[in-house]
Amino acid sequence: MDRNLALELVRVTEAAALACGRWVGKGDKIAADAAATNAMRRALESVGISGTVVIGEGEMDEAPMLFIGERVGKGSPPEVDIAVDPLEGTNICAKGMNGAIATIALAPRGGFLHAPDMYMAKIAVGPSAKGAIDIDASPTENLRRVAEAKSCHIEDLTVVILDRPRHEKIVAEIRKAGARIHLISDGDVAPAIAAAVAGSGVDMLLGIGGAPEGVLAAAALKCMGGDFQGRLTFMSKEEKDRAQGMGIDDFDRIYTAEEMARGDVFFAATGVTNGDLLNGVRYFSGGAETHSIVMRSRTRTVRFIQARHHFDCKPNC
Ligand code: VTB
Repeated sequence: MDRNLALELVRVTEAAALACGRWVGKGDKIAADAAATNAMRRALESVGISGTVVIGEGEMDEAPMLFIGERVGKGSPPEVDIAVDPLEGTNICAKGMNGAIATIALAPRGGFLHAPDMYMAKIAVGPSAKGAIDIDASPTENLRRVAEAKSCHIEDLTVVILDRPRHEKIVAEIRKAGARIHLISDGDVAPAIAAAVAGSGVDMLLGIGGAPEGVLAAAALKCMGGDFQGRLTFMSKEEKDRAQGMGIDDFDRIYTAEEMARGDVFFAATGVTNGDLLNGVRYFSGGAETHSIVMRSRTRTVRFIQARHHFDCKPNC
């Protein structure tokens, strides 16, 4: 796969972030998401791929664009699968809070787990703790192992968790074990990635979030040499039937990053609002600045790109 695709992808997430960046704090998450999705769809038209959306905005009948199965790109080789979340953290963006991103990942055809739109239990750490995590072990045991791998104390570790009643027990256990916690209102992709960025202040992501978001996090962590484990969490028999319809037979299976994102994987994300991983969009007279991360699993090069965009030179912005 052409390595220049990485830069093409960052243009796509920049376009999405610049579009929904206008909606930060406006209290309208639907309009923010639509703006990001529209801009991402448009930007993808000029990328030299034959892409199929496998993680997207929903099924064909529920999403006007970037729906599952939609063909994107110029139509030239390579044949690839695309996972997108044009605005990860719609509520965060609508409220002007921290941690919203625009994100995309690309894999060779068949590379991504076709994760149904349901919950997934997740644990993510960076390369320095690779091999130390076990989703079946208790939070205390995982913290102990990660602290050992990172040659630090449990008290030095920061765990990011979605602030939800379903996490009360693990939050209590982590507090008892002594680690620091950063509770977030939404958006668990960016903190999973931040766990793999030295100096981000995040050591681990833990808890139950969306399965499609799990695929995006897994793609990024694979590119960074981090570690990720996920297991689908079914809330009803209907969800199990839906998963089965998507080819998932083993309901207890633990997926690794490699199993969720196979082959030569590319990942890009741009900050919409400030977060542990990326700065948000900042506007100035006639333009805006964006902050992105882009990477590729084959070479594991991780690039942070700060870009200044001048709207008078870009008629579509
Ligand atoms: C999860 C998480 C996402 O929404 O899907 C969450 O993975 C929804 O969880 O990052 P609830 O059903 O408990 O609200 C996000 O936070 C996206 O906003």
